[in-house]
Amino acid sequence: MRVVEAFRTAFGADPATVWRAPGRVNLIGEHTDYNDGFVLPFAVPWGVTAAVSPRDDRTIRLLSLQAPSPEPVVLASPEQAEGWTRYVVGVLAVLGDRVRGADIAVDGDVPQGAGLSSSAALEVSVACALNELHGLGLSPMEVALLGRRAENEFVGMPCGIMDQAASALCREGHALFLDCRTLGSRNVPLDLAAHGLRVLIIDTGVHHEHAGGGYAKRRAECESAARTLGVPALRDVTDLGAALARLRGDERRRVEHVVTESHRVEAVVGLLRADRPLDIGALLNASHLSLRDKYEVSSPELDVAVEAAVRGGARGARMTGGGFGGSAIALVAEDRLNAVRQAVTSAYAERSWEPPRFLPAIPSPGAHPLT
Ligand code: GAF
Repeated sequence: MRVVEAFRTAFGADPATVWRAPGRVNLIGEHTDYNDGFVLPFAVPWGVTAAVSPRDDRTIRLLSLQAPSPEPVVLASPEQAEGWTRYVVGVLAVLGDRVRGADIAVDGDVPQGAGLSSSAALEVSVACALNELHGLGLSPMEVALLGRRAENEFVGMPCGIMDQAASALCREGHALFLDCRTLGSRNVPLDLAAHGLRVLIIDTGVHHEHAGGGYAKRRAECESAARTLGVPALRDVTDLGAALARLRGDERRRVEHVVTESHRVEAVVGLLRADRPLDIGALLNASHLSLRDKYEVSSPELDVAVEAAVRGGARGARMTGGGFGGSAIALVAEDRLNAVRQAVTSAYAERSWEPPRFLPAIPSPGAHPLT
């Protein structure tokens, strides 16, 4: 394994453990996690492999095979972390006195900027390794919560729990139906191939940075709307009509999206359990329209990808992840894959946009040790 070789070269010994954690796509349930709603992500085949050894002092030595420099970054304290190292150091910082320093080498293959949660894969792979090495006894959900805290408190991105939970808990051939309030979850079988179906990722190539901007703003709007409605979270809106009558403008639209999106997740889970994956397409389309018009987190590149995919014969399509760029997914019958790819490529060419990248989304295993 090349990350083990790099570890050995940089640090002069074998790593004590090696963990792999994946990125994710979200089948449906967008911007519902921080409103205590439902989500339905699945792990993708790409992820981060972390080779880790504990240290007796507080020094942190970090090496990434994707970093421009082959030299490890050496940090005497967490405050010195910058760039990608914040996601790793954040995990160590949140663990506090439960750990000391560490030597860590990481190797990632999640397509960058595609919105497939490379940061959650990084946090979860390192957290799993430290959990094992220090005998912390954390469950996969506790590992996910640790990763989220690292991102919220150390990196400053106010994300929900979906991405870290997907990375820690997903199972091969399944999607993860997660209740973001109770944190109860079920692995729902997603055997698309048995129905001649594929989920195609369309990476728009337009990269977003939603740490400071639109994402935090949407979250604040939801929290403000919940306060106006006198509920702990938008999950608690039971009468949507009555709630909308009490709201105006942006907050009204945000609430409409969040409440209907959570219902769509439950509807998709019902159809998957009834072995009717062909029928989820209309719900994927409705999700996209709601994200575009009510939540306003889509982008022209995502909208064109979704429209062209459906025109090209996809059963349904939607943006996936936080939005403002990144990727869309399309549910496509195997015999329509070429037509869909062609339709999207032509739509981009007509607008003189860079061609999008197509990737197959195969429901893959969650975090696991490689040693
Ligand atoms: C990003 C966040 F990290 C998730 O927590 C989630 O809110 C998602 O956007 C939107 O559904 O991936």
